[in-house]
Amino acid sequence: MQIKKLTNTFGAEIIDVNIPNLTDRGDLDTIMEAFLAYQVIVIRNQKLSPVEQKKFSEEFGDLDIHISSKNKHKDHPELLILSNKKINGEWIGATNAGDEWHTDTQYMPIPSKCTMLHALEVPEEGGETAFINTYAAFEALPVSTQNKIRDLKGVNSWNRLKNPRVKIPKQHGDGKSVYDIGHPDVIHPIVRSHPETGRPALYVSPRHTLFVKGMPVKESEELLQELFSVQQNPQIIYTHKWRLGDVLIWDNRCTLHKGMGDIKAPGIRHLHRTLMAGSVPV
Ligand SMILES: O=C(O)CCC(=O)C(=O)O
Repeated sequence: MQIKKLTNTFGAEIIDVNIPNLTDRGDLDTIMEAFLAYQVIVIRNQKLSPVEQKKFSEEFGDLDIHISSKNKHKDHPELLILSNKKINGEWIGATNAGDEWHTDTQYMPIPSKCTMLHALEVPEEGGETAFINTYAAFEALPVSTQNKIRDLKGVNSWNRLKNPRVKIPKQHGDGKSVYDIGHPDVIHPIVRSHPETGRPALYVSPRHTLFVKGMPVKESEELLQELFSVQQNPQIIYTHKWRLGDVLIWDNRCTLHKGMGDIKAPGIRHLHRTLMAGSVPV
C-alpha cells in the first residue's frame, strides 16, 4: 500500500489496496492512522458492492441511518444514493444534497464520525467535492478570537427553512416535507476537541449553525461570518476531482465539505454513501 499527500496540510490518496481483500490488521491500522493524520483519504480503484462497502465502513464505526426517508438504496437503507441520474423521469438519488459548506449530521445530538462516498460513475467535468481543514481554521484565528469562542456554543439545525444563508434544492420544492419535520435543533461547542487526536477544530458551518447561543442575533451573525471566512480561505481547502472507483472517507470532526455541483451534461455522477457513528462533541 502506498500513501501520498494531496495537499501540504491535509488529504491523502492510498493506492495498491483491494478493500475486499483487506484482512491484515496491520493494513487496516495503517488506513485508520492515515485517516486520523490526513482527515480526508481516498482509496483509488475500488469496485465495492453495497455489502462490501458496508463491511469496510464498519471498520470506522457503526453505521448511521440518514434522517431523510428519501434517496436510500432500496435493499440497503444504510446506503444513501447521490446521483444526477433519472429513471422513468424520476431522480434516483440526491442531486445536490451537500451544496453548502457543512459537516455531516451536525444537527444531531451525536453527530457522525465520518462519511464514505464510493464513486460508481463519474462525469468528465464538474461534480467535485471540496473540503476545509477545520483544525487549520482554528489555528488561523487570532489568539484573542480563539479565547473568545473557546467556551461558546452553536445552535445547529437540519431545517433549511430556518436558515436564511441557504437555499432549498430544486428537487425538494418548498422544502417543507424534507426540512420542516420537527427535528429539534441541537447545541454543540463552537470549538470541539477531536476525541482521538485531542486537537481543537472550529465546529461551525454555514449550512447548520443558525446562531451562537445566548448572543444577540446581529452580533452572532457577525461572529459566525468572521469564522466562516477564515474557514473558506483557499489555502486550507482541498477540492476532490472524482475518479471512477474512488472510495473517499472524511472525518466530520475536523473538516467541512461541500458538493460543488456543475456537472457538465451529459455527465453522470453516481455515488454510494455511508455514514459512521460518532460521539457527543466536547
Ligand atoms: O455531493 C457531494 O459532493 C457532497 C456530498 C455531501 O455533502 C455528503 O455526502 O454529505
